Amino acid sequence: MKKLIAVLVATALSASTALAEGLRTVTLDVANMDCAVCPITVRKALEKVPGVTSAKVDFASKRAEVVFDPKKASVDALTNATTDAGYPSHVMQVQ
Ligand SMILES: [Cu+2]
Repeated sequence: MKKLIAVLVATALSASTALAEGLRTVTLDVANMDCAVCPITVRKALEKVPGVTSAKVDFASKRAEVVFDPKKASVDALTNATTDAGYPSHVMQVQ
């Protein structure tokens, strides 16, 4: 029982930490990805944007999921970064 409570507290703490940090997750629809190397190029371009904490790019769905700090990065900075790398993207969803 004590262990369960500890897990619940830890979960609540990590959730409130993410909220306190105010991180955002954006899903981008990425064009022009035509081989398995493309998502790596897109991911590197996204990771170079200051404020991005993680970027996952899926070749099959042509989507990128990016976690960023809105105080340091903007959605426009993310779409510009992929566009500059040769892969225009647009926003599907912001959380
Ligand atoms: Cu490619």
